[in-house]
Amino acid sequence: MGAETITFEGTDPADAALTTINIFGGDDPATDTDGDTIHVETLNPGVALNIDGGEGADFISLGTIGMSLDAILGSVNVDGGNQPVGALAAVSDTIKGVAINVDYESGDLLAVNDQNSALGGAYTVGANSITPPIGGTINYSNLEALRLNTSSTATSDVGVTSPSVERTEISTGDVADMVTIHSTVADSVVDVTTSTGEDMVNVTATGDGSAWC
Ligand SMILES: [Ca+2]
Ligand SMILES: [Ca+2]
Ligand SMILES: [Ca+2]
Repeated sequence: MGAETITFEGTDPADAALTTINIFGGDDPATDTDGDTIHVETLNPGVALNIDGGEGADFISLGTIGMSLDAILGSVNVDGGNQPVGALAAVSDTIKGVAINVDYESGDLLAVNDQNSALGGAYTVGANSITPPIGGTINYSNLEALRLNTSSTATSDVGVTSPSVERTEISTGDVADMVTIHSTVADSVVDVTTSTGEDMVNVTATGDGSAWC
């Protein structure tokens, strides 16, 4: 009960019988409305990890202490669950001299941390999934925000197709990176930070009332 912090360091690779792991931040029936913090550092191949944040605004992060996905090789399913009703956050920026301010519903946040991976490559952000260059697919639902930090030392090629969250933050770090926003959902915000290098950002389409910066 309460605001738990759960760190999942991994399991023994010799334990081949362990194929499914469930982490639940809430209780049943749902009376625990505190937000939880859940960190996942490693996951063996062939293991499915199911994370359910339950009630409250939860923070879930994937990646080693050294900030890479290289050791998350199984599949991860993240369900943010419910979030406090009516909680809003705002993003403000200035784009080509035009100030923008956007309110969005805050709540459950999934952070995917691969910034110190030396690998880079293709990352795909879809309506309910993130596919990194190596390892298993990350499926998500009932989140309000996504944060994807791709390799900052190798070229990242990020494709974004209608992530089903209020806010998506993508940071590709140094060296030359490419980000293509194929589409966004209505009333959402997509933030892209490409840092140094000869970066390219393509925007094909955005949903009604949405913004990208
Ligand atoms: Ca939640
Ligand atoms: Ca939620
Ligand atoms: Ca860059």
